Amino acid sequence: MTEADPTAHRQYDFVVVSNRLPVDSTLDDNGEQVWTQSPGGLVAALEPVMKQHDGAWVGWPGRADLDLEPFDADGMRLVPVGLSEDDVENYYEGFSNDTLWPLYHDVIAVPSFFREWWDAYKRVNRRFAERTAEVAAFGAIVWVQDYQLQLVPKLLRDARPDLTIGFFNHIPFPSYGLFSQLPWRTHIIDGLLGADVVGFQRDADSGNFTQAVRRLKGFATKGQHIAIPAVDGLPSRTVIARKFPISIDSTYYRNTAQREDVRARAREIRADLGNPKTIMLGVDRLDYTKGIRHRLLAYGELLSEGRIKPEDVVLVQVASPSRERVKSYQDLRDEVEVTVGRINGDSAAIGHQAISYHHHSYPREEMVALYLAADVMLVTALRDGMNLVAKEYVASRFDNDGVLILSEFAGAADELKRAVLVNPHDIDGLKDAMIAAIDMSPHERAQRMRSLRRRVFEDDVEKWSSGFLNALDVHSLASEQ
Ligand code: GDG
Repeated sequence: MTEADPTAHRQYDFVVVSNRLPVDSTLDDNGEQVWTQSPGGLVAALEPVMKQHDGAWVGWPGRADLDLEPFDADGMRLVPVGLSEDDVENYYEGFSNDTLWPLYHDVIAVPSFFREWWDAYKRVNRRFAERTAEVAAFGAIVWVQDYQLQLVPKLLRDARPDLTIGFFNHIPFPSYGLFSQLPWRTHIIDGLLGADVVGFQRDADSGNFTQAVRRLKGFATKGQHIAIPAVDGLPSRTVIARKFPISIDSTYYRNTAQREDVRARAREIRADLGNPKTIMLGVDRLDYTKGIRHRLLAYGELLSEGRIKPEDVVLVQVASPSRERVKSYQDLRDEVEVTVGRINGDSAAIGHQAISYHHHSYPREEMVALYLAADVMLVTALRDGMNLVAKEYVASRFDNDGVLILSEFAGAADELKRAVLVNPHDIDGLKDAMIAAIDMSPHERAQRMRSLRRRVFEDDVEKWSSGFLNALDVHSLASEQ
């Protein structure tokens, strides 16, 4: 980028704001910076909308101390927000991942409340809002993503009342009893109420949010509508809070699964595992919310009780590395890996591993091959906003086979009702569900899978993004009248 770049000060009618840009900055073997597209579902969901609306994306490029000018990639304008090492430690790893994340996931891990972290959260949210205000055209639509940026809607509205602002929370919103522990709870609510539409994954999340609004602000709420009274010369307005369950690009998963090379790879995976009768699969970021320990406990007990044999059943667990500098994640990794080692030591037979464990990330095609190879998919989250893995598994099973075991505490359980639903805290129940899945008749498997697939193809990610943007549009038209 040179100073003469004519696009340097352009403004955009549609701006997405998320903690991370949809590309990762990495260093190649020569120490040169290269950009790779991050494979996340959000990029797939928003890329078409970005292209259609001539959009810009504001976010952190993923490495500390990078000071970059805006640039174009894949037809999108990317607007980097720089974070110092201190910001990464206090705003991202601290307040976002060690305060909000555990608090919003039902305190599965104990949240830490540190005032320095909160100060960093405020500071970085302000920087995101300032950057966004610079690149948003008059009357633009701005869509802010996720819990790291909950103060941005209000900061933006204060600076730019002309904007239409949406916010989507990808993780659960906790019950008032938990949320009220947060020393800065009212600031968070004020921040979110800066948006015109606040979106959540489930009804339960938007219900928790509106309850917090009533308790902390005393504002009247009716269904999805929150009435914000006139204040300081600003007119009264209405905020909409409702669910918009996120989904996946279902067609991509079906098409990839149907590719001959991917199907061949699925057969190869089965052969490499020793052609067991049943392959069970878990795919998760290595995160304490995902219920990996509960899954291993149940599986280990089934083996030690002789209800399953390592010659017949193998569990493949992909645990992709996540938040590796946060202590609770380091502890989880140690615990999971000791447990895997113990189960394999106790139960594996020569040539038949009980658990095939992988602590790394795979390309998307390999994930689809794994989904195709898996007879039983285990999604045992203790709390999860949605869980896209469950939907990806279903979309990949064009053969109408395979059984999904799904935690009732994942948002996906609201839609995927024909999965085998489990309470992952109930280890005996989880064990029985695993046995039921292994023994399920081909007829029942096909019946359930057909119904799950209908749901995942009806409600794909296009429906999610267009549903949210329509709600924003309708809202802004209503406010103009
Ligand atoms: C948050 C909320 C909500 C995983 N390992 C690999 C890999 N993945 C991909 C999966 C899936 C994604 O990562 C994980 O999405 P989840 O929804 O399961 O979970 P979170 O990362 O916790 O996401 C969650 C989501 O936001 C969206 O709103 O559903 O509740 O917590 O797409 O396939 N992808 C590749 N290699 C891997 O090794 N390529």
